[in-house]
Amino acid sequence: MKSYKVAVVGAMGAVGHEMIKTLEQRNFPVAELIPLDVAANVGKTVRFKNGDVTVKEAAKGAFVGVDIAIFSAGGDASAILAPIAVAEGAIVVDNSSQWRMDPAVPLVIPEVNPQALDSHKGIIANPNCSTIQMLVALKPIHDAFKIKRVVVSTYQAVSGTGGKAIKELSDQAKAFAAGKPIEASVYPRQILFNALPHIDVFLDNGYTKEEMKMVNETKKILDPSIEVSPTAVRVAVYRGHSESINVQTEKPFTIAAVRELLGAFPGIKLMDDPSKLVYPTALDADGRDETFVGRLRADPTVPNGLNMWVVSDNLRKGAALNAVQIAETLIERKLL
Ligand code: 3JN
Repeated sequence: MKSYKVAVVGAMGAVGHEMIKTLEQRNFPVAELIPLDVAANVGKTVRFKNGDVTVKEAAKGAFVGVDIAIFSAGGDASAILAPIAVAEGAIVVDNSSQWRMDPAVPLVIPEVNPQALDSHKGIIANPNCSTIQMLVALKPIHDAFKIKRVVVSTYQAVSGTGGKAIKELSDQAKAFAAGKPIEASVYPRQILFNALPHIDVFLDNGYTKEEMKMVNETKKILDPSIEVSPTAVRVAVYRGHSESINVQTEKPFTIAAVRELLGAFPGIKLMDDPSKLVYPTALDADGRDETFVGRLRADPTVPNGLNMWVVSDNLRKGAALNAVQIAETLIERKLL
């Protein structure tokens, strides 16, 4: 089997770390791993397959000979480095929002729209974590019953912000336990024991950028006719985003039919038996690859209404796993 030179850009970040772990766990055919990061991290090492690999600088020249470069280094770095990586011969899978809405860039969830990869021109975008888990759950419902409108509220873990936010939550917990004052710097308010209806920056329309990512990415990936009404909330959870999703379809459905479709869809695990207290939580999803769906029930207040609760590990399916699955799908489709 062919194996590939794989660069991970942003290797020292929370998602970069997860990407390297995911490449190893899924036995992706890596001939050589090239961890890249900012100059300040050059010389540090990452663990890969029982060895230490030295981090090099993410800069011009670093992508010569690289087959595929998986980026999680933020939009500014992607804006500059992704075109350089492509010019140097690599295919780029980018986890930032920098390229997602570019009409020339496929925005891909392998279980949902793998065919979009076929027209790639070097850069492929990984969707936002909240979009990915929502669309994995919506795809089989849309195919069968045509979704018109979605109302979604998210409950997002601090790891979505990165390592500094993980530390802020644990520092606040330690300060609380020690009876010391709680300090906030990453988030504008205390996150411990709290829920902040604010993810990414506020826009002129009153929504946050995170919320508008869910609107626009859903239209690009699944169907431009689907209307999405989102509220994105940060909660004091380390890992795993949860979503309360209300769906209205064009065609009538039964809950039994929805349950069967979701249960058969790749990447979904149903956890739905309230009589036995079976429903997914963020802790159930921690470190797991599946998108978990529970609390399936009809919404009797609208025609063809459905409510569900969808949970997934934001660093896995929401970021690293989806990016690695894109690379695997490129191989399957003979594009890599
Ligand atoms: O906050 C979360 O839970 C997810 C965060 C995603 C994120 C954070 C900073 C910048 C993104 C993203 O993936 O959309 C970006 C960005 O690239 O815009």
